[in-house]
Amino acid sequence: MSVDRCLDNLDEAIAAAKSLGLDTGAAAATRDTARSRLGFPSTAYVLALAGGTGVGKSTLLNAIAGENVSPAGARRPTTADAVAWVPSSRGRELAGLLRWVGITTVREHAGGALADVAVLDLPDFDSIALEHRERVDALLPRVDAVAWIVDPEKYKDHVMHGGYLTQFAPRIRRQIVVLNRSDLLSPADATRVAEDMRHQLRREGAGDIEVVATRAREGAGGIGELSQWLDSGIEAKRVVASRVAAEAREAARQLAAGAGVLGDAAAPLIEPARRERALSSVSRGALALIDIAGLERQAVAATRFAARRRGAGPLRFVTSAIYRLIGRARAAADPAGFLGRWQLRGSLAPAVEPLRELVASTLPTVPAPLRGALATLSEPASIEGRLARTIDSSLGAEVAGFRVPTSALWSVIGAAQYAVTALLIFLALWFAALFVIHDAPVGSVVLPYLGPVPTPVALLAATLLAGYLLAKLLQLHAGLLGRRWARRVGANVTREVRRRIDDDLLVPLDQFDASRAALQRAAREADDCG
Ligand SMILES: Nc1nc2c(ncn2[C@@H]2O[C@H](COP(=O)(O)OP(=O)(O)OP(=O)(O)O)[C@@H](O)[C@H]2O)c(=O)[nH]1
Ligand SMILES: [Mg+2]
Repeated sequence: MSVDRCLDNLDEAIAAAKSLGLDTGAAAATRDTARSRLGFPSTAYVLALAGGTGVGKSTLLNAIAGENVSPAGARRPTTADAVAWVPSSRGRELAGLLRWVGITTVREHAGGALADVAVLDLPDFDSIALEHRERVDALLPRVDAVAWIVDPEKYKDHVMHGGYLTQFAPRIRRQIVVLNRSDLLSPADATRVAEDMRHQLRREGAGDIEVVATRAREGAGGIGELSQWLDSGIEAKRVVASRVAAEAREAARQLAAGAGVLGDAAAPLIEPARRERALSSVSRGALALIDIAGLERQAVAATRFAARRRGAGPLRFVTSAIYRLIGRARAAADPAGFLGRWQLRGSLAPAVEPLRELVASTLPTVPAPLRGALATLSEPASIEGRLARTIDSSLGAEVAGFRVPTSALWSVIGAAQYAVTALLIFLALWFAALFVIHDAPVGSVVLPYLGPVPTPVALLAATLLAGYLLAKLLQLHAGLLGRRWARRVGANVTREVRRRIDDDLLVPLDQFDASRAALQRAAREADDCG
């Protein structure tokens, strides 16, 4: 994978880790350092000679240079500030890079050998002078390659093994361990110590680091193997790129390890079947508060109310006045208002309890750094609040689509009721006339069983019957439409509430899972870096 792709991959890992609430400061610093390094020329790489005091770093540099470029001495510690030994042909080109690395003392050499490497003699990293160690610690993250210098006394040193090697071994591709002052040992012991060092490196997972023995005080003749390694013809560009890639890889892996997703595929935090069960119990609790049966009654009542308005004829003024008077009209026929008041019908706490319990029970399985963020998600108030918003939004969406059914039949019935009323008025006038004019002639109709019945009486009975039948028809028809609508509304609300609870309620958890998966993916991709 290209270096740029590796750094982009690290960006993705950092974003994912950040959304998990992990501390990404170190990874971001690594990325910034890496990008800065790529901004400087890669025609030469920077190699640091690092080690404890008195192991012979300065003497080694002098042996490599073939002249005295960094004073060595018996006084401990000797080197206080890093010294860079650079080919003069690259002096100008590397000035900015060396400044950035933190070097102020630069010695140039004119020889054609080692033209693509700047060698740094560092202060000791185990110094009694604290600022030496600080200087080394500031410098090492910015160099491209390291030669770790040890001597027969210090080759097992903890500062080296537990500290620097553990930290840098996976982050630097080009590195070597140099066993200097090997002339203090017999050749057999020197071989044994070098082999011992190799063993230890393997145990530390850094088995690919080469170990060479040197006798720096003897000059060029004493550093043969190291010179070979330096001259091995590896391209500076590759050294720089592999260093940056290894840093990006390691930073991404560290983040993934912090989230507990390094390695095997990260299973979702909550097992799907348990999640399903908890969510359906939340839905049940929520729907109980929403009261679908109550909603359906309201829907039927609202339909009847609408039907009466159009189909009750003149009589509706009387009935609506009565309903208005006793306040029934609104309360009994307002499905939207009924839904809106769901929160007055009880608490959501019991509904969210199974879900809260479920999230809380997964907490111990989550790596410590992630627990805080997850614990906030499982707070009852937080889940309840989200559930309330989810319900409100699903009800809002449904209410917006409420259309009380209507029918042309109702208008026809209404018109017929007007005719009935007109007929009744006519009959009332007729009866009045009969009272006033005593012996007015009245025809009669012969009805089965009853025999002859006066025409106005028969007409009155027929008209009342027609009015009653029309009212009944209206009521039946409105009831039919109302119930059908109510069932639809009830089903829609149920489905919508369930769907939104399934989709929205656990969004923060899903995002959490998604970030873990993204981080794991990034760490896996990073394996191709460096
Ligand atoms: N016998 C022996 N002595 C060496 C060798 N290399 C260096 N020395 C001596 O070890 C002492 C320390 O050498 P330096 O090169 O100053 O060591 P350094 O690692 O630079 O030490 P600091 O600058 O203090 O970190 C000097 O007296 C050197 O002469 C070697 O290969 N064999
Ligand atoms: Mg020195």
